[in-house]
Amino acid sequence: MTSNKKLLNWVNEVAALCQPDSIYWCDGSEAEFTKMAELLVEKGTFRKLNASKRSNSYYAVSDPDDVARVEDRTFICSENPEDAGPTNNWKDPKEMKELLNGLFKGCMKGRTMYVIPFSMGPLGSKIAHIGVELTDSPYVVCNMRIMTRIGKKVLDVLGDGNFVPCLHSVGFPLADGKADVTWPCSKTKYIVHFPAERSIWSYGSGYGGNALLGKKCFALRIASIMAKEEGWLAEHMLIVGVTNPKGEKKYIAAAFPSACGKTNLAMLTSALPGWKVETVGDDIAWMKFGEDGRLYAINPENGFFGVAPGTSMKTNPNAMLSMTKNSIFTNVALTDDGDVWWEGMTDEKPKNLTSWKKQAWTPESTENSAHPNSRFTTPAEQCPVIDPAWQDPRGVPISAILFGGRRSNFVPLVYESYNWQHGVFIGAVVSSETTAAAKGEVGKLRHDPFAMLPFCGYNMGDYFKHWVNIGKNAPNPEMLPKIFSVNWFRKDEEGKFIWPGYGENIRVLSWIFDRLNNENNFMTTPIGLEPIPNSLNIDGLNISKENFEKLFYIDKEEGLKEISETLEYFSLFGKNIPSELYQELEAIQTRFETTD
Ligand code: SAT
Ligand code: MN
Repeated sequence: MTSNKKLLNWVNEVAALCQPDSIYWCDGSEAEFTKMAELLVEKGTFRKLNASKRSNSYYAVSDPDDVARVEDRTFICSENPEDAGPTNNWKDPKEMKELLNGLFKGCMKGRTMYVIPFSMGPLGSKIAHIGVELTDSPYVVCNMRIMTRIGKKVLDVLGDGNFVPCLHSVGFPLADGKADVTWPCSKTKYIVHFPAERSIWSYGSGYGGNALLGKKCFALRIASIMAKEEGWLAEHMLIVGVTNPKGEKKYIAAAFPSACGKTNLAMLTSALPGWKVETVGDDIAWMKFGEDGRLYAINPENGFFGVAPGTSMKTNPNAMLSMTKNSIFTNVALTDDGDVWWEGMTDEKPKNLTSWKKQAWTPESTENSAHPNSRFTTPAEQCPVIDPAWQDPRGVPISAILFGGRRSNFVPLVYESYNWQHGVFIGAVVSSETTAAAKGEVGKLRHDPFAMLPFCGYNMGDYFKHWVNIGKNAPNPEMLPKIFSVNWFRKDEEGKFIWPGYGENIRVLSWIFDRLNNENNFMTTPIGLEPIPNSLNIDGLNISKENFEKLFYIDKEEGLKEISETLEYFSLFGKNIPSELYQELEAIQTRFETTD
């Protein structure tokens, strides 16, 4: 299938280490997917859903201990610990290799090792990159076929070229006649990145980002390292095309921490007539400069791996319509007629379900029927509002970058940065209040710079510097995207959200759109450029003038408090924080002190 020496040698080396019974090269065909899915049905991992409800779709539940990314088991093994930085776990690469060699030895006994050549991004795009995942999990193969472009066509493009080696094992060998289970995994888990060799080793988990190595491991952690070295950007951002009533179109990228409505924004149904939003990507953006000096973005993925609970025909009809066929559902609940359900899908709860824990469930049950991190895996091309250019190998030109978080106070509904460097500052200070969706205290403010906290493959201080440098070295600074901050989550004194959100967020996008056309619809404030009165359309919204003003009110006391808190946060990164961010902080302080 290939004559790529590096690949052939690596496959042989891994086979010698992991000792699978056989090796299978994935061709990426439909027939192969069907065969693999049938195998999983036979093993009891998959259950085929009722085809009259959802055709060619499958249902799986995981081991209850293997349900999400394991950040405390995720490592960046750079030569120098400082290169991993204070926000990543680090271990000496040699020690880690030794440890992993021990764990991987014989770990695929009794299993098949699948070779999955995959492209992150449209095949042959200059912005795309190729990886190869070796895995002993057919569940991973099926998911990778939806989430990335896989198979023979990728080997053809790869030729003798370079690729990112991604080794994965569920860590459950079937030695000496040991019986298999429906969700093999190990209590011992390691998700390891080796920056020097740009490789990934993942052991012990079969779930999501731990196992689908193209996603967070490659497209963010390893790619962020490549991007820094090569002068581009690998970001945790959605990409949308926005068209105004005149038919003018602009592309926007946006970074949000989890539980801030990222997937909903990516597939937004406009509440304003004449406006349209189309999806290029919902999670990751790779951006490189084009010959015209603009930043062009691709979505390196091929599908959506979305959180199911809370997704409904009301909150995100386009996501619901995307997953009516050819999809995989993991850790949601199963209905009596062989379809899926999760909390929030419908107002009325089904009378009987089988929960993700394989237990009988009724509306009286005290536990949720679906796991809060249960997921759908669905092809992006099935999204009714997929952008016509989503597979364009040139990418789409980005006009604006948005940073958002969940903030009940201080951060206005929308404001624009004074310039690129100030925009980098805005990205660096993104913080978000924790929700019930994640473990830990609810409502606690947590820093998540650029929404990249668990996904930056190197020192976050150096990452900020890289962003500053992208601005300084831009081929044409005039062509750089404008940078904005948005916050849909400001609350009034009674603790109620002031802004309606969802489809109404188009109103904010439309103000941003006007700014991109250089409309003079802004006023300066200490923290940035805010809409002037009446420039943000709230016609027909049930929101008082008084409350609307509250969405933009900047309290000086709170501002000064944010500044001292930010200083403290920056000190965590020591000398790695670029001086430019301190300059921005000082500039804000000065603007606060000279305004009343
Ligand atoms: O499990 S994934 O990392 O793919 C999804 C997520 O955590 O955002
Ligand atoms: Mn994500």
